[in-house]
Amino acid sequence: MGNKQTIFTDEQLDAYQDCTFFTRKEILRLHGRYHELAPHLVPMDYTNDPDCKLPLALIVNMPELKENPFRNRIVESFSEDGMGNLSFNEFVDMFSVLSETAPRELKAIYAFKIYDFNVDNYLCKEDLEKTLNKLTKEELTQEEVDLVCEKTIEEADLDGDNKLSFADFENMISRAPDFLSTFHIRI
Ligand SMILES: [Ca+2]
Ligand SMILES: [Ca+2]
Repeated sequence: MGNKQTIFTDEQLDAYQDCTFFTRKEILRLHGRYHELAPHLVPMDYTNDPDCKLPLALIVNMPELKENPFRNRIVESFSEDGMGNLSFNEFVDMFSVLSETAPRELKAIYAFKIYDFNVDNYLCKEDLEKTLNKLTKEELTQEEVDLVCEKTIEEADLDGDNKLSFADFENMISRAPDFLSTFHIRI
């Protein structure tokens, strides 16, 4: 009596601990959170790596993401199928990168992916416009948005091709750290 059900093997927990910024206890808690999103779909026993994914709509409704203006882009960026369906591993990776212990450089890589709305590996003026509108909750006029985006590109574009590569982006966030501020989530 009172035997606790095995959720992960020791090896699995070691692997999660090595590959994420979470402790074993936090991994188990994350499994609990994932499970409660869809108890009829997510098994308790993960020792044999069940093939299970949860849809974007369930994940973006979590209190940790609900108010985040980039919630859909965040979930899509961690979803291997690009549709926003997340396996438990992808779910853990996402919260690991968002966690306060994740290094700034890692957050920058994902922030770039998230802001790159048309997924061409560059931030162009349209990407920055969408980003800025979300960051400011659409409180700026179109002229103000234009001005900020043009100025941002002008200042950060090191190679003069009028769009921001990842190297340009790193240059930009060193001047405007607010661009990373939505990527700290405590779960
Ligand atoms: Ca782009
Ligand atoms: Ca450039």
